[in-house]
Amino acid sequence: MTEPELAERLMAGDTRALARAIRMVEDRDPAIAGLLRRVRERAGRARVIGVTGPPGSGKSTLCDQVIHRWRGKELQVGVIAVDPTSPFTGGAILGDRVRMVRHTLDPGVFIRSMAARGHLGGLAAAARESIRLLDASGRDRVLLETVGVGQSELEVMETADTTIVVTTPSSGDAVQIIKAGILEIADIFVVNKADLPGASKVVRDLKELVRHGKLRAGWSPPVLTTVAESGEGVDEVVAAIDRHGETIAASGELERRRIARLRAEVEAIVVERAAERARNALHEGTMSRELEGDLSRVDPYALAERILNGHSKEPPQR
Ligand SMILES: Nc1nc2c(ncn2[C@@H]2O[C@H](COP(=O)(O)OP(=O)(O)OP(=O)(O)O)[C@@H](O)[C@H]2O)c(=O)[nH]1
Ligand SMILES: [Mg+2]
Repeated sequence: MTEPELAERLMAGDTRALARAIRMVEDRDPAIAGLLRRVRERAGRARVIGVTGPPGSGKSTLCDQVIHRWRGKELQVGVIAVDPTSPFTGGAILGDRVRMVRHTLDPGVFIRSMAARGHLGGLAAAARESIRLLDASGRDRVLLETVGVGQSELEVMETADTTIVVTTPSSGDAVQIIKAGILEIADIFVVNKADLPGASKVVRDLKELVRHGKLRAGWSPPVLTTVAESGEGVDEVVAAIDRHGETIAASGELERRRIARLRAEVEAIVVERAAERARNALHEGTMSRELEGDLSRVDPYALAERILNGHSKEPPQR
């Protein structure tokens, strides 16, 4: 299939074309840049919802319930589950940790699991590009599930329009949330497993935190409770997602977040390209021979400048 054909099919909503394009993103296929350019004008309509929180807090179970409700409204859904533990999955196999299997036979739901390791260009970049492809293929909602632990997950979350932080009575110690740095990025708090004792205390603590926190764009993050396993409270979560979407669209915050995202995207591309250029120059180009001369005369900063300015002789590009 040629690149224009692939782009056409993807924009027509063809699931196999979408799967193939996302595989190109994961493989860091150089042709992905051209494909993204072709589908660019079709993207920008999907709402991206990030779901993060401690391991086992019920993120996937909650996503499954939210998807169920969106499908009831005939919305097309895409899901990217960033799996920090599994090795590269190839996107096809869903781990046991992704509890959305009942939707896997529904063509209106496209689910991919993405491994956190092995992404040279950065997990955030891969997630961002996959989101754009899902968007261009006509998905109305894109869910992005990550375990809220490391910096790379935080970066991933910055690609969302609305971020949901899921906690539980056991993991929900408010201090943990502050430590993980996810208090600032939360647009909606969900205390899941409300069937377990201690939920109301966690709700109180979170509300207290919200009260003392800074409001982002006139939005005070609601603190909701759910029992994701039974679906209790999930309607309220779906309503809060809509309400947040409308609020940030009206206040200009959505536009601001999208500009910030574009800025991060350009930066990531520069970093990836510069690293590749440096590798070529230092390992294969004439510069690599220079390095083997008198070591005391090598000025690393000067060499780096020359590489960044394109003054190093590089081997021909692929
Ligand atoms: N008691 C109770 N258990 C729940 C609830 N929601 C989910 N669980 C259970 O909690 C466990 C973890 O649920 P997941 O949805 O896989 O949690 P997760 O946050 O996606 O987990 P990771 O992706 O591994 O971080 C499962 O055994 C669920 O059945 C709930 O509301 N109450
Ligand atoms: Mg999960």
